[in-house]
Amino acid sequence: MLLTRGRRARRVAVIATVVAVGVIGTTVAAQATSKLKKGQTVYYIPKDTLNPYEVIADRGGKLALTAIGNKQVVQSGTKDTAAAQLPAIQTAIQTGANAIVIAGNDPAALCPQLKQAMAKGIAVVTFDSDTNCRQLFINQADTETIGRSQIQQLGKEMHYTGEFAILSAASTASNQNAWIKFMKIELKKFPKVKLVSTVYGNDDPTTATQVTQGLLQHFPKLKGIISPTTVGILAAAQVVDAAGDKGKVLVTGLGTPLEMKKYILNGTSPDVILWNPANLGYLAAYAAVELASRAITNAQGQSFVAGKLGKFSVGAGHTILLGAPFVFNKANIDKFNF
Ligand code: RAM
Repeated sequence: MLLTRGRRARRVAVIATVVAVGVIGTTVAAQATSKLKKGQTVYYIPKDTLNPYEVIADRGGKLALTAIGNKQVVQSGTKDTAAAQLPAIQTAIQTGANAIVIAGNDPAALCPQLKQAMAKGIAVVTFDSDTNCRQLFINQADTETIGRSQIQQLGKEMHYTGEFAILSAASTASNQNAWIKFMKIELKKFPKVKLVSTVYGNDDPTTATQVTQGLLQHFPKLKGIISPTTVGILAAAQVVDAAGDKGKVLVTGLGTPLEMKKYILNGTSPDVILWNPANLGYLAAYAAVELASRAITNAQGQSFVAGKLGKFSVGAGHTILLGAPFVFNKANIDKFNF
């Protein structure tokens, strides 16, 4: 089905907004607020310690913590499971950490331990992937926009006709699941675009590669893959490129510009979306230290200055929004260095 004028205009408007508001935060000079306590320890617990995206986010956190006289400890497992993250939470509690910043692998399974931490006065902030129990969630970009934009992009590239699949991360990841929910809502606008399968690569390159190969084998008419994970999209692009399916199977989703540059330039992935992961970790650090210093509470309307990123406020659901995502393509990919 061809898009109506209205639909096309709305889609273009959403993407244009995404591009126009691509700069995250403002450029206020880094500054430490006197209300913030120094010498505190903040545990960063990424989904896993091997994922390059999580490493960049943690580094952003370290930059902020160092600037405000606090210390970072990064600890997690190597698999994207709640069980792999529990030892790190326990260590944070036992060693008397002041705050935990965690990208949850499961929204519910971590709660007994996170609640225990909060009961001991440890500030608990989620970032990247939320859990059901925390004081604040630092959201990378508007969840609905991230989900809908990926369908809009692939739909356009597929001329709004044909089969596609989703390659996600862990099946329990709340961020990917929330984005996929909005992808499915957006998909209703395009009746000739059919989702044939959703598979999980667990943010493990080997698994993501294998499940992508499985998709190409099982769905010979496949025209697209959306991967809302940086690990997944890289694996998918590599598999499609190696299989000689460049241009036949379009790969889109969320990817880091440096990892995806080759595939953006060679046409395997014409458009890729993301935000700046370092800024996400940086903002989470300020939020955690503000809470741990009792300089803010997690109530809606509380605000603080996150160093070079400027001022942020707590919104509905005790959530802080980093900003709008970027769209990377051949025209702008050279400008990004993360
Ligand atoms: C992967 C992780 C992370 C997600 C990014 C986009 O690195 O799954 O949680 O936010 O992709």
